[in-house]
Amino acid sequence: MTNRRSFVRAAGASLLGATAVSRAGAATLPEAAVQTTAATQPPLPPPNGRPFQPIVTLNGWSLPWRLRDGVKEFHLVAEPVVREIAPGMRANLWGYNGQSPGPTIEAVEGDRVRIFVTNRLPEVTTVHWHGILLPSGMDGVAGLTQPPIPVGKTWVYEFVLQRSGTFMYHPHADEMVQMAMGMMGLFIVHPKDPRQLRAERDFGFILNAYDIEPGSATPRVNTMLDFNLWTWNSRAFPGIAPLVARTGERVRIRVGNLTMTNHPIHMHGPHFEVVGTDGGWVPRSARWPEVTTDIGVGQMRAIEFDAVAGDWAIHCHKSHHTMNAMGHGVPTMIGVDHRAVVEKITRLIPDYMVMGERGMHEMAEMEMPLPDNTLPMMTGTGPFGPVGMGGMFSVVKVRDDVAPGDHRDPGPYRHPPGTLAHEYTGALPDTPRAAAPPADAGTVQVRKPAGPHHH
Ligand SMILES: [Cu+2]
Repeated sequence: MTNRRSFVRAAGASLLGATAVSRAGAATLPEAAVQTTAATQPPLPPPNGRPFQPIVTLNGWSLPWRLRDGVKEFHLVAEPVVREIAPGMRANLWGYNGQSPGPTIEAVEGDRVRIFVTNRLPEVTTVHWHGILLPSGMDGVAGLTQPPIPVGKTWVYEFVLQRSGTFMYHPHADEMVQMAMGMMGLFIVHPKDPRQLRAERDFGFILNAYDIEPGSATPRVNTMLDFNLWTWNSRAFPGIAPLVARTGERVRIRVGNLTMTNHPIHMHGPHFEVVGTDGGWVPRSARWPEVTTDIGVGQMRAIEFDAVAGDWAIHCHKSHHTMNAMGHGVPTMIGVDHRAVVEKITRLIPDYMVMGERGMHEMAEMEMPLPDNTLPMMTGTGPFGPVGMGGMFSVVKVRDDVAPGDHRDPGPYRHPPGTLAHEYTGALPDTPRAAAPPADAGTVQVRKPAGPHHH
């Protein structure tokens, strides 16, 4: 994991500065750091101010600040970005400081923050600080608490962080379009006492979704529910980084939902506790154990568990959310013997694709030609073959020998002897079963498959 974070001075502080910045007497804008990669960046330890344990933003990064007279100054730049959704697919999104989602903002309970927002979008915007207690006038709702930030202008938000927890930021101006284009970020407020709520690993990501026609790169912004790319921090499996930990470590995962539907996030392996919600931390006595926590639209959840060695899947349990763009018009073909029909169709359409008559796993194994700039529907390869997953899926990788603070992918898990499922090789019973498809079902020769995904 290389740190390719580049600090680029905001294009001409004087150009954007004094005239547009109305408050706080800032003569110059803080640097607006830019991120050029979708790789997970190492946590950013605080160089000044109150100490805290920084989080790891999956496939993301945290925004550096400037400490000025005791105030933490951040600079967000709202702008069009190109985001790699997974290797092989890039999307034209809107985001902040070079990526979507924008950088994670991290500060400490009691901090006064001053956040400069420069609008380099082709239209107006605002920033709403989702879940944070602040004066009404800093809430960022266009028309209600402020006029929208005009194109090319910089506005300032300033408030004191009153309560620690997991929060988000996103526009509240033309928000359906701007969130469909990827404008969002995490806002983490750490507790004043770093010994409180200690976890050795602290991960964060936002659930988001896009509707990008296979072969194109720009989301359809008027889609209400029928999204086709289900992502964590604008990444789809196998583009989502693993969550790496050492056996026995306390691990926290913070998840915020800015899609248009709920996501039951399910983790295999150790049971977890829901330790944080939208309003902050759940008292110890009120925490409940789970293996799946449903995260509603606009909600945040923090979960914690003690890491157990293994490769543990973590994913949304809506199974169509662990797939990438696919044809919604594909009928269920399981159990359908359509050889006679296929014969007739192939006379008309030689490339006719037979799909799914014995389930869809074969889709995960096929090397299908795809239109440019899209992802296979189900993909990713593990040590035992195709994983057959896409979308909202990753792996919690826990090892005995991972060094503290090391977030590099440790590779596949080595299962201790006697702990791995395997084929039964003894005698098989002679029990009658319902007929399986005949072994010679492939008498019809169809080219399988040629041409793009059905869509
Ligand atoms: Cu989901």
